[in-house]
Amino acid sequence: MSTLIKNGRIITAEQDYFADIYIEKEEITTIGKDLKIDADIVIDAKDKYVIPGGIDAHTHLDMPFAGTKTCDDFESGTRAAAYGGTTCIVDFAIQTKGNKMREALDTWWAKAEGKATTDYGLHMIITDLPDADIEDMSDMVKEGVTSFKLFMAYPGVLMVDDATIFKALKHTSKTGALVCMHAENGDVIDVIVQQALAEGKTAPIYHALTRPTTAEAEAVNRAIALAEMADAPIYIVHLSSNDALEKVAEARDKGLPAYAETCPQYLFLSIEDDMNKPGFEDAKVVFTPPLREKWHQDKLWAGLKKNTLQIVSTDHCPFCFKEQKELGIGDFTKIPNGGPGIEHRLQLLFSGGVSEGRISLNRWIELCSTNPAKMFGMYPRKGTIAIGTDADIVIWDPKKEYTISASTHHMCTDYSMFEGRKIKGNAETVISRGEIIVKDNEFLGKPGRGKFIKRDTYGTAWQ
Ligand code: DUC
Ligand code: ZN
Ligand code: ZN
Repeated sequence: MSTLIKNGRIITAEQDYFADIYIEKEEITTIGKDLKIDADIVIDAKDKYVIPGGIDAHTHLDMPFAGTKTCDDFESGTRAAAYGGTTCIVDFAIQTKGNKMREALDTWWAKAEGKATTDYGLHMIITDLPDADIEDMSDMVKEGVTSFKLFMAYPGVLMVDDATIFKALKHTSKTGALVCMHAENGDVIDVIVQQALAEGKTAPIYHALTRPTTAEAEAVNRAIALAEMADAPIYIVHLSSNDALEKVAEARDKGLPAYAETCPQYLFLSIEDDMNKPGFEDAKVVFTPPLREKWHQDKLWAGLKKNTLQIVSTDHCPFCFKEQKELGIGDFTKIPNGGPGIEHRLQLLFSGGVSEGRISLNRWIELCSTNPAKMFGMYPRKGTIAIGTDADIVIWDPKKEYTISASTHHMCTDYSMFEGRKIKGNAETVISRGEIIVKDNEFLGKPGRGKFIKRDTYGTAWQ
């Protein structure tokens, strides 16, 4: 199978030029002006952008959480991702207390088997790290699971102590793997939460009001200090506030390998605009860290521009409003934390970022594809357009206008966090390893075609 993409404007993190692309089987084999090569399929990309497929480095498909599980599995989740132009995700396997990482890895491979429609990698969440099991981290690295998430929040469930974090960091310092940190001071938050409940404050908005930005900043600061002592890099996931951002900026100014991502919900939604709705509506935007006051948004955009933040991921953690979010009626602590986002990251960042003059076209690609590939050991196989790389390519129509809505999205949820938002720019054709999987809003990819990506260690692409 061969495909020729003609007349497109190719945009990568570094370049912006007009050329044709020839794909043989799964790879790009030729790039050049006005290519005269016969191909099985010819795509005319005139007036379109030709960009590397998006990489979402933070998703939770088919994940048990708070007595329920996320409603997108690897089939529906990767399909929705592909509709939006994301051709690779990195999902989180969870090692549960008393169980081995290997077991978790097998469980997540089984979840993806026969279902994933795009390529995927896995991070490993560590909830328990006895000294006897620490070498399991090396075993994961050998399997291509080269990043580990640890929680400084959710005491008694997912939270680990500083000693465990430090040991994990010491280990990654040896192997070149990367610790991804959920940075919030869980113990302090728990005290605030219990106090709120005792005062009868049970509505969803109290989820946001009981998780101060200082609790995030303190944990970010501590995580960075622990990483510095362990001589390891650190990656802060779902950074939501200016206070936390300042801690990352400080560390980076000192030359420390501290990195962070933010997510569209923190860039576009806020307590003022999207909470304080009637009834139980606010539960739709209950995730952790929570929404912040609106002024944080500009600071996060500035962080993206200045490279204090390197990546935008979605933290796609979808629960339906009916029956799932509703588990928390009368007690906000029982609302499953998470929101759906896997489908619209490129659109939101293009429409609300590039078109609004907040980031450049190249930076859009860097944040949504190139940097995730570099940070998580997939570059240059993914995250760019070059000869010899995977043909994960999106033909992007910068003029396509539409409105985000749960009635048309492809995620499992019965609501959208961005309902009614007008977007300009959308994925028209999506190619994954040389195969067209979305064309003109029709999904053509077969479940199970997506491959597990054995990832390299983080440092490889940055050196
Ligand atoms: N952290 C995540 O990254 N996802 C869902 C819930 C959480 O706390
Ligand atoms: Zn988290
Ligand atoms: Zn998450």
